[in-house]
Amino acid sequence: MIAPPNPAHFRDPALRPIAEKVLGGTRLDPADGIALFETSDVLSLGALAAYANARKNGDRVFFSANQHLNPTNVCVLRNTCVFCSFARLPKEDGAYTRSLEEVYQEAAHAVGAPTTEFHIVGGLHPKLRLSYYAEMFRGLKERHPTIHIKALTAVEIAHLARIEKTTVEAVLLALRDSGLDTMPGGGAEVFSTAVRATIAERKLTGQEWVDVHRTAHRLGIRTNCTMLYGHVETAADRIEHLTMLRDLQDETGGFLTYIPLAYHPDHNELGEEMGRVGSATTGYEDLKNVAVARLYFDNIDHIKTHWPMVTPFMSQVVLGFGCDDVEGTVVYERVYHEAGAKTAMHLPYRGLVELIRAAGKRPVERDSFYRPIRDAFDDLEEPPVAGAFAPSVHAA
Ligand code: V47
Repeated sequence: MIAPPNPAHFRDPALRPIAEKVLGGTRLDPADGIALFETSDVLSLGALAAYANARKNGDRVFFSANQHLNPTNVCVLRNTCVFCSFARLPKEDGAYTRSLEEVYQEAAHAVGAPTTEFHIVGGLHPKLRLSYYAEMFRGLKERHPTIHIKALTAVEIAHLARIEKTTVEAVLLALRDSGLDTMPGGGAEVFSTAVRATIAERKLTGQEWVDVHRTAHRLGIRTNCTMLYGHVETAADRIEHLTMLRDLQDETGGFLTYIPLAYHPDHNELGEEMGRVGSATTGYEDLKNVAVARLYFDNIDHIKTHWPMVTPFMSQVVLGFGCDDVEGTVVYERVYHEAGAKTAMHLPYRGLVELIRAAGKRPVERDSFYRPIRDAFDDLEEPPVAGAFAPSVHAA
């Protein structure tokens, strides 16, 4: 266990009373959260968040052998989610929709360690029905009987309910019966009505996103949660968003982990409008979004860093700023690479172990519910990884 930091040594005096709350186990209020986002004293912020994390997770850092699959990039919100570079109109260049056979083929291509989880998300396709996903999940479970299926964001679930003219609950029940185990946290963006009106005008509202997750939790489907930061949102918008997530977690306890998602401005309308093409979030913002989340979410056990977005280098650094969970092997990442991410498509299993160890932490391969699968790696058969973290490793 690490020693608690001494607030008297904090450079920013605004952090001192907040630190007293954290050390005494008192929940932070929205004004505290905003002060944390506004400080430039990231080292004190990080020390506090690292302490809060150590209280929950010790020196363990989790990772998984997972595989991302994106069955289609066709999306009815193509023209209104102006931050997204992944979506295409049905007849646009680069649009694709996989047959189930193609999904099974891609799923069979685990790299290195056997995959334990498929992470499946895509666009809101106007014609792909509930039966396509239900059959996909059944087919994946037949081919990979021990696999965990984490699939479909709240936005995709609500879209399926709309085109099937049924309820979110009916869609979730049908998918759960077909093999859906948990849901990812995407589609949340920033809940503020004003922000959504600017970046995702026709998407599910923040309240509707929360309602889908509440329904999932009631049906026993655990989920993740996210926030897309680094575009037009203010510190107050971020804290309003985190408060809505914290409130739902108080009510249901259904969130497994929170993932701050760093906005990538390339190849999308918002990035062009903001004059941000080629300049993703700063390291300071990345550090703060992890540390503030760790301090604000006294009721969510894990904070995950998504290395394809912030780079493996930054993911390694945030392990000292309150983060205890590193996105897994991934295998093939499309959403951020379409938006200009220069990171690798895949991190080798051994690369993840080395990345975590080099940060002075204890790597633990986890399953999708954070149960340890493996914590001894001395007999790893994969060869050492040369250059695995190089940002220019960018398979097409
Ligand atoms: O909701 C889209 C984001 C999300 C861009 O639950 C963009 O374990 C940055 O939610 N720049 C989908 N971000 C990904 C996601 C996720 C990722 C990793 C793990 C988990 C999990 C969930 O990607 C979208 C949106 O917020 N996104 N476009 C962009 N240009």
